[in-house]
Amino acid sequence: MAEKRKALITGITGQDGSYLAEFLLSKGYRVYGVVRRSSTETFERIQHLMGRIEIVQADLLDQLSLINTLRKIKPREVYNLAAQSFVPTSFEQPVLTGEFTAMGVTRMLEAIKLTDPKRIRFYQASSSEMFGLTDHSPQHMTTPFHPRSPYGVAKLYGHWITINYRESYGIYAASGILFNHESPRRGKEFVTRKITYGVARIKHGLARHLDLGNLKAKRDWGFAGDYVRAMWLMLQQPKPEDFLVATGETHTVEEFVRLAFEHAGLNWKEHVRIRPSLYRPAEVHVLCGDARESRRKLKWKPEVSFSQLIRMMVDHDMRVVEEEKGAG
Ligand code: NDP
Ligand code: GDR
Repeated sequence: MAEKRKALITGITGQDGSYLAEFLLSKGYRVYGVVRRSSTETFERIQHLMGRIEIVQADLLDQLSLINTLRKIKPREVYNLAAQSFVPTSFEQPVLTGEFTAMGVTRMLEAIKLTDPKRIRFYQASSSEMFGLTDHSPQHMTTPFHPRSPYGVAKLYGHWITINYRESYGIYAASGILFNHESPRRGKEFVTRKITYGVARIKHGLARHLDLGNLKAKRDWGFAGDYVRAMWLMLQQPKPEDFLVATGETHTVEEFVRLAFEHAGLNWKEHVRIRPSLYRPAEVHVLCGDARESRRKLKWKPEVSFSQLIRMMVDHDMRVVEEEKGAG
């Protein structure tokens, strides 16, 4: 019997890592997940996959741990999803964000260069935050970058170093510029999940208010389960190339808020309070992606619409809060 293809995922405990692991298992891969040491395990998102995936301890801050991991596992595909991914934290911890989100990419590429540069295919999780302050809408692969946070700057470094290792050493390395993608597994600090979890708590009488920042910002929001398919498709192309992944629709935070509250039969204006402390030192005002190349070359398209995504997340958080209430 042919040996299963091996994939290594950094950031497997995160939102995207958990969906990508499920997807690769469904494609028959042997899936290895990199987990960094912590005093309490954060395996909530991958608990249901335990026994089907293999966990390896390594850290993007530790060069040798990455080299040893690649030597031991010998993966054919490496998906680099690990990062300090929360934009506000990057203003508070800019140096650490650079270490994980920028230098971490170089460490992984160096590890590939030293171990198996001809066979390993590398995916880098790049971000629409790299476009930042832009006059161009929708954004394309050729739109100039102007990142607005230490996170965005770090991601831009990760994007270019990926291209540089491809051009310098012939490594199969692809950078996916993904626009915001959400799910019931999104961290509760990101605005979409903060809203849907907040709605559920208000509906269940556990809170009266939800504090938010800038409601005017516009984002191109898709479903994480759809976006991990695009990551895999990028590594199946005959030649390594970078792609942009988005829905092509943009909505304000306020629209997300209104639809989420309405789905629960609530009026958002009675519950949402604006807190200037939640505004960012520099904001990304409008993101909207033109993903026509991904649709054409990767044959990729999003399956879940904006309103379906909101309903999915609110319904999920209603159940979560019900369980929390029951347990409490
Ligand atoms: P999450 O924040 O949910 O997950 C981040 C993951 O990175 C976690 O598994 C975390 O592990 C891990 N990690 C952080 N630091 C290290 C480290 N030093 N060594 C090893 N692992 C580490 O992010 P998402 O799943 O939402 O996003 C995945 C990737 O895609 C990120 O790189 C993000 O920046 C990027 N991205 C995300 C978009 C989105 O809309 N979701 C859009 C565009 C790009 P731990 O559990 O230990 O904290
Ligand atoms: P973003 O996501 O910064 O786009 O980065 P986030 O959900 O944090 O913010 C989206 C927009 O909502 C506004 N906002 C608030 N945001 C948060 N978190 N909390 C609030 O209370 C709040 N009120 C308003 C923000 O100002 C912003 O305009 C995400 C991350 O997943 C990155 O890792 C990824 O690269 C990009 O998406 C694409």
